[in-house]
Amino acid sequence: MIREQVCLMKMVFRWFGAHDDSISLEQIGQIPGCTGIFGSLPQYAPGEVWPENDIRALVQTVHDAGLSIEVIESVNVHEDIKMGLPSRDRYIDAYIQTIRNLAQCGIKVIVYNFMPVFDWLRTDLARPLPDHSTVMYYDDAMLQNVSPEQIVEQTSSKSNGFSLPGWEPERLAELRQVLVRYESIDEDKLLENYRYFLNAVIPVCEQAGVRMAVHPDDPAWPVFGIPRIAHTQEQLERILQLYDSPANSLCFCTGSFGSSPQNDVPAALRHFGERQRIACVHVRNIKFLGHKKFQEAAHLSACGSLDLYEIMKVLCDVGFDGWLRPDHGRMIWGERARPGYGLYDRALGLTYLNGLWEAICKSHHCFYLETSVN
Ligand code: DNO
Repeated sequence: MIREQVCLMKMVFRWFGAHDDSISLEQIGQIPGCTGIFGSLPQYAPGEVWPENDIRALVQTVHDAGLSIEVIESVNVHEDIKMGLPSRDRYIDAYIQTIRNLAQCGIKVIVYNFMPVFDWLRTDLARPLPDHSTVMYYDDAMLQNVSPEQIVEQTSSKSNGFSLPGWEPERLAELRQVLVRYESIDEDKLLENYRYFLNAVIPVCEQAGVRMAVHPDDPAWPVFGIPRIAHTQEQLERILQLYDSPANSLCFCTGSFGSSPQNDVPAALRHFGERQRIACVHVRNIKFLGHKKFQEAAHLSACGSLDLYEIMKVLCDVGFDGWLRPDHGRMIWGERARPGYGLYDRALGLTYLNGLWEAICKSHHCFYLETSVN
C-alpha cells in the first residue's frame, strides 16, 4: 500500500545546560540529524518562577550553537500541588508565570510529571554488563529491603557528581513528612489534585500557545506504596480527559511506559498519536528480566524487549510531527557522565532511530524532514 503522508518529527537531544552537563552544545550539533535540544534551567527549584531573562539567555545560547529549543524538560510540579495543600495556589501561580515566560521565549512544550515524591526510580545506576558497559537497572524485590531515605541516599551518591533530574535536593527535602502526608492520599484524591492543577494551567497554555506534556510513571507501577496514576493506557487516557484540550498532552516515554510487559507500547502510541495528544516522545529500549525487574538497554531492538522499528513505524503512521529524543543510554567507552545521559550511547541511539525513520518514511513514500548539520 502506498501512502502519501507528511512526517515532520524533529529529532533532538536532552541537554542540562552549560553548568550541569558533561556534554557541550557543539558535540550535540555534530550528531548527524540532530536539530535541537530539550532544555532546562536546573537551578530553579519546584515552585520557583523561571525568570524570562534567564530563559531568553538559554534560548540564545542554544540558537547561537545552531540548534533549536522548543521543549523544556522539566518544569517540576511542587509537592504541595500534588498533595493538594492550601499553599498550592501560590505554587500554581508561580507555575503559570513560568509558563507565560517560557511562551514569551518561543517554547512550545513543557514536560513535567505528576509522580508523588519520586520521579524515575532505579535500584542500580551502573550495573555492569558482560561487555563492560553499564546500565541503569531496577529490581522491585530490592526495594523491599531499603527505605525511601536509603534510596535517595543511594541514588544521589552514585550520580557521578551530577544532579539527577527529578532527584533535586529541594524536591526531596522533608521526605519523611511528605511520605506521612501521602498516607492519606489515595489515587482518587491525587487525581482530584491533578484536575485542580490542570484546570488552572491548561487555559493559560491554550492562550499562550504552549502544550503541557506529562511524562508517564517510571517504572510503570507504584513504589513504596505511594499512589501513582500515570502508568497504564487507561490512566493516561483518564488524565487527558481531566481537561480535554490539545494543550493537555503526553510526553510519551517508551521505556517508562514499556517497563511493564502488560503495557503495549505501539498500541498506546497509536491510540494517543491518532488523537494528536502526543507532544513529544522519549525513545528508550529496556530488557525485561523478570517480575518488576528490568534493565535499560541500547536502543537497537535486538538489545532489549521493545520493538523500536514498530515504535517508529507507528509514529510515522500517525504522522507524528512533534519532538523526539533518544532517552537513557548505557555508559560506554569509558565515558563519565550523568547516569543515563552520556553522549556516546545516546548519539548511537539517535542515529539508529534516524536510520529507522528514513527507511520507514521512504518505504511508505512519506515526506519527512531531512536535516544535514554541516
Ligand atoms: C529521567 C527523565 C525524567 C523526566 C521527568 C519529566 O531521566 O526521563 O526525570 O524528565 O519525569 O518530568
